[in-house]
Amino acid sequence: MTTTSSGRHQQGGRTATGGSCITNGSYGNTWLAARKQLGVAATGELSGIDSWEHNVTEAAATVHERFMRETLQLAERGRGRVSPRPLVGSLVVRDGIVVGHGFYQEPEPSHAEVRALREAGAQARGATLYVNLEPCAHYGRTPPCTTAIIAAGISRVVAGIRDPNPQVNGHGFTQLREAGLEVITGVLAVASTQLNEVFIVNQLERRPFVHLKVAMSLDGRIATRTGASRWITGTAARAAGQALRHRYDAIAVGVGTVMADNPQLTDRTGWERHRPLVRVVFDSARVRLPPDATLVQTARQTPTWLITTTTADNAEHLARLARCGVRILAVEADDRGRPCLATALERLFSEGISSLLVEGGAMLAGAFVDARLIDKMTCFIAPRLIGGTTALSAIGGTGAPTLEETLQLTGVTLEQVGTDFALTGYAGRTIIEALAAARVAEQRFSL
Ligand code: AOF
Ligand code: ZN
Repeated sequence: MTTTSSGRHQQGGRTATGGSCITNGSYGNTWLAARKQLGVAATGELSGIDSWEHNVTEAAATVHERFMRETLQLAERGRGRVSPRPLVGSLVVRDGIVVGHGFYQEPEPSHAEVRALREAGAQARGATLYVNLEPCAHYGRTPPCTTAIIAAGISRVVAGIRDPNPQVNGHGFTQLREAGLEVITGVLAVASTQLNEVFIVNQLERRPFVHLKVAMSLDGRIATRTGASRWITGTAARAAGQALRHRYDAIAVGVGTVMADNPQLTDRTGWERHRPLVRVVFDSARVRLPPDATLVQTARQTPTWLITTTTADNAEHLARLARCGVRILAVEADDRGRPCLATALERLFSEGISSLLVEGGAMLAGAFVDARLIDKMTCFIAPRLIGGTTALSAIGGTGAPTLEETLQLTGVTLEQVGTDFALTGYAGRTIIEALAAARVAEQRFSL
């Protein structure tokens, strides 16, 4: 097995999300910078995540994929316990036998690779280390993993994808290669990208990953003409919705949904998470969030944050909500007097929110669609027809004027969930580009 050195590494700068509030198509420069960082050439041609070429035999490729699958499963065990950091798993394999394994999870700061090396001990010498994300090359809370890997005597590193963190971003692979290790990349790159979709968007766009969740009838309605909405989908789909909540740092709803449904918006999976799920209510300058709402009344047990505008002049009402434990975040208003979504996301990110599940209602979903600020969407579809021209449809807002301007999902999957169906796809350009680059990297590996 040989590794040729015909590759080239691209470095990309990072720009903060722009300040001005654009309600339509707000990617601009941040997205371009993100493309560069992923190794996507400015011309639009994909150059892959790590552009070294590998010449791996078919039998070796199968072995690498098998261990990488195991590595990804290990990384998955950190789910709910890594934010704002990535999900990382690592295996040390010697003569086809796993001699060390590790996955990252808080509160212990050691990275997955170091945990795996620790278990392997002296058996790491001459062994292969598998890891889904490029080993770090920087001093953070811990020393660089590259140093530990080299010192342990590992002879080959098999990795999924390049780390989008600008402090690492190719330096890890370079350091290992310069130390004489064989480095093979792009193994299960697509699955590695999906596993860390949140982390990738965080690093490249400096904002939370946004996932829109909708539960609707086959004709796209979220309520009947009289407003009845409980429940359109069945118990299995609602349980899947709970599982989705567990993966996110925060849930967002519009104030209209709070007033109509008085929801709890809690993570009731019972699975461990290292930070409480934050409930975020998007309100307008009018501040309509009722103090007797369940979200307000339970704000001391489960965080409830209110996003309003800096133009809100209802100080007494805000003070009353704050006394109940609601955290008030005021951001600039858009041209319609509602919180500017791009600014709100920037603010949430700076407050430690890495991922946001937007749960409705139609107005908030529509505002996110109009602003093109959705990375992923899951639509639970019940095979029933509600009908009626006045029955609320899932996505409100301004909407697209032409079919060319509609929001197209890619990488769509359809799954049956009980008596309903879950359609999931990607809508954000950064994650779509990352997946495309991963596909190229994966092909390069398996050629
Ligand atoms: C992790 N766990 O297993 C790996 C990471 O905040 P620090 O100092 O722990 O550094 C975090 C960065 O290290 C992270 O953003 C990613 O780039 C890299 N790798 N991080 O938390 C791990 N391998
Ligand atoms: Zn590390």
